[in-house]
Amino acid sequence: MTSHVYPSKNITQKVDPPPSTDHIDGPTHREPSATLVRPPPPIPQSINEETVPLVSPNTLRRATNTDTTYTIKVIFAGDTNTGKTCTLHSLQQPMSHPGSQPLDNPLCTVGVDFATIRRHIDSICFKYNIWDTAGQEKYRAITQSFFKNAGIAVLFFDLTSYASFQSLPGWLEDIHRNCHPEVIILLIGNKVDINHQREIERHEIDTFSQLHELIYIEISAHTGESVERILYDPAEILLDKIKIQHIPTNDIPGIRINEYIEIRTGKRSAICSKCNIM
Ligand SMILES: Nc1nc2c(ncn2[C@@H]2O[C@H](COP(=O)(O)OP(=O)(O)OP(=O)(O)O)[C@@H](O)[C@H]2O)c(=O)[nH]1
Ligand SMILES: [Mg+2]
Repeated sequence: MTSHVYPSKNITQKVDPPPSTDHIDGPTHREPSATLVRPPPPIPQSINEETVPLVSPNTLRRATNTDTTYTIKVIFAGDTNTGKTCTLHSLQQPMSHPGSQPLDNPLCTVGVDFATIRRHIDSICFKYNIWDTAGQEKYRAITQSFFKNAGIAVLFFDLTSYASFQSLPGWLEDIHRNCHPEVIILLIGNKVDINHQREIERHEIDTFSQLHELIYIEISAHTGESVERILYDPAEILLDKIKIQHIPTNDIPGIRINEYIEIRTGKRSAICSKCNIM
């Protein structure tokens, strides 16, 4: 497979990484081979109502200017060909939206891609800064530097490739070496749409995820099945920590609360400025 970031039709411009926030975004420099980045697409008007399988519709609504924003650093990791980039595409253009197509035959990621995705739960705007790292061995040294300070690590394997499952301990080691001990780790078995080609039995996956205390989700980046859980499951965990266990957000790794000053009223409030346009 040729090394490349995305098919050129998907790249409309180069975008810088998000503003530097030492404890969220990790290193600010990027390798020369890692500079092509997909710009965040416009968020469809009704994205929340249409794309959230796990949260009651009552808890979903449009953001208001009093919404709080939690910015979370997310890393995608795992062997090449496990579908990380296709999953990112599926999150950006949910299959439930008219005209959405799976990303067919993307080229291997070079270094790392970056995208920002937003979702709302209750009155919270979750802003996910997602770093989609390359799975090819030759990029391993580069991509590990992006693991630093992640709040959520999403570790992929391909349900139809036993080799990708066997690589998981190595990836977990990288995550534990580079991320905060309390990082939320999701284990993703992708390509459930071709279950008939499955090479790993569910009980083997369950044993592995229980042993390493991982949240396991089976998804299909092509059909969009369960992909939203990658965003909502950890958000629920974070909300539980913050609202129920009353853990201060500052004490949760990889998460940052945005506060802005409302100039017109002079009141200090937490505002998600970008979401106001939704
Ligand atoms: N059937 C099926 N194929 C998929 C799915 N997700 C990805 N693929 C295919 O798997 C191949 C690899 O997908 P990518 O998203 O590029 O994989 P990746 O993990 O980003 O690979 P690297 O960038 O090299 O690390 C492509 O041919 C995709 O079309 C899925 O859910 N179902
Ligand atoms: Mg990729």
